[in-house]
Amino acid sequence: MTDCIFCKIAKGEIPSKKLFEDDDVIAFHDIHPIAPVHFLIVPKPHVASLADCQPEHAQLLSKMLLLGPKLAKEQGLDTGFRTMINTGAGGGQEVFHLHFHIFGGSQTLPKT
Ligand code: D5M
Repeated sequence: MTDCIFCKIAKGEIPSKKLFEDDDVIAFHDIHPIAPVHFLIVPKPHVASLADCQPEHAQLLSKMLLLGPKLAKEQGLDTGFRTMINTGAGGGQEVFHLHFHIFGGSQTLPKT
């Protein structure tokens, strides 16, 4: 997608504070962190949201999920972290390219 900010980050066209990258996925720090550590895990192919995922995305989704704990540990989130996937305008999604938020490092995360 030409006008998608996360597609541009995935292609290296705009900078990010990158934590991880391979052929399928990129992870980078959120530009507006809501916790001491807050990063995003983003698939390189453009998928607008979790609601747009199809069975063929299963492998990509599982790769993204499994990357969360690994990167969280590398970021020092030893006691745990929160994973959030905003889906659609009604779910608070603002960037319409699928992403998992991973955040933590604060003693004050609200209970959901
Ligand atoms: O959250 C979208 C998230 O994406 C929000 O927390 C800010 C973040 N964001 C937006 N642009 C950038 C860039 N350029 N770098 C890093 N992070 C960014 P949502 O789940 O869609 O509400």
